[in-house]
Amino acid sequence: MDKNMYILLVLLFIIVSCTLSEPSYNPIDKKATKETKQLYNRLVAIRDIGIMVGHQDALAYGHNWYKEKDRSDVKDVVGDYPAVIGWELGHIELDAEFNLDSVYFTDIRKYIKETQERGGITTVSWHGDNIATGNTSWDCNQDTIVSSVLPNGIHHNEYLTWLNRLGDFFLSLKDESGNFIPIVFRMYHEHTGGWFWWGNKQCSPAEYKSLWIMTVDFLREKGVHNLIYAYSPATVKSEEEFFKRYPGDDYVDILGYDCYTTNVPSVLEQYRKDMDFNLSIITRYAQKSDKIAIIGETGMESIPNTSFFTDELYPIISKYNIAWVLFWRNAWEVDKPHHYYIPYKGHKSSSDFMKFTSEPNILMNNDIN
Ligand code: BMA
Repeated sequence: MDKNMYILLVLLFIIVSCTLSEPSYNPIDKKATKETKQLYNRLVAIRDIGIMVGHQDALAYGHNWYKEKDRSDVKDVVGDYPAVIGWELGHIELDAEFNLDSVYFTDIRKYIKETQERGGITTVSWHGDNIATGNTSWDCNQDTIVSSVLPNGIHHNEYLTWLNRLGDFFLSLKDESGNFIPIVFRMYHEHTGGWFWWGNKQCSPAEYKSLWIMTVDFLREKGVHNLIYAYSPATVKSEEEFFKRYPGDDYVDILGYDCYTTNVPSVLEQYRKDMDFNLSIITRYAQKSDKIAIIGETGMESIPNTSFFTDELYPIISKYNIAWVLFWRNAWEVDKPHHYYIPYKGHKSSSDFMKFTSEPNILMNNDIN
């Protein structure tokens, strides 16, 4: 079937799904706004049809450029925006003007609104600092940070001021009519690894779950009801490992995982296995519990493999029902010239990326509108 015909069918399906008088799927937040429920149901509808392409920080900068109106490396290559755009909130907790990658929060707010108006979807991550040392989220020299921010911990009250600032940001996301813009919050991610202060070497499963539940409860009590919550560990080796720190069905809407590769054959081989294994866990669970599966982060830095998208990624992901695959950022910083996961215009893998995005089940922004 040609892509236009496929997309027409997709659109019809989505229109029918979205005009059902009562959305059939409910996000975990019983007080979720109407728009948040609609987004959740839209994700379910899209998930059953294709996989949206996501890119972190897509609108703010790209390889060798920073803040150019209406630009995106993805759009430079394929002529359309990614359907899903990821943002990073690290340093919102400090009341900073810009995030840890130098993107102004006022700009992020503007980009989220633009995305909403374009019919795209927003997801955010949060690399919040280590509250005890003031260092980054990667500071893992202590294994008491999580317990210290929980109720009765020495940093609990201060941590609530951080959550409060996070909540203020979510409540500042409004559309033209004054409605809250619904977004997906992928928090405390990659926690099955030991590289963030909330990682598996830094806290017990019970502490991790309490951190998650405390955060969701705090935001709800603050009146934040425009969030869909995504749980996204690093790849796991067993189902037991995936669920060991899972805070429960009442606290998670979306299940995902983060997984990267390089072009070294043995690493690629492991990537194929990890992707298959983790995809089978999340899609099976999502199916039986009315939740949604995604790939939270993936990619091959610098994409030296010119058939990565079509020969490696596509055959694996297209076997599964997932709503999106998000590629990590194309860094703008001059000291990170190799840190990019989507080919920029003229890159040797750009034709492969174009081929990938023209597959009928791979969806860009125009394909979902
Ligand atoms: C990492 C890298 C860092 C960045 C961080 C948060 O994977 O891209 O350069 O600061 O994510 O976006």
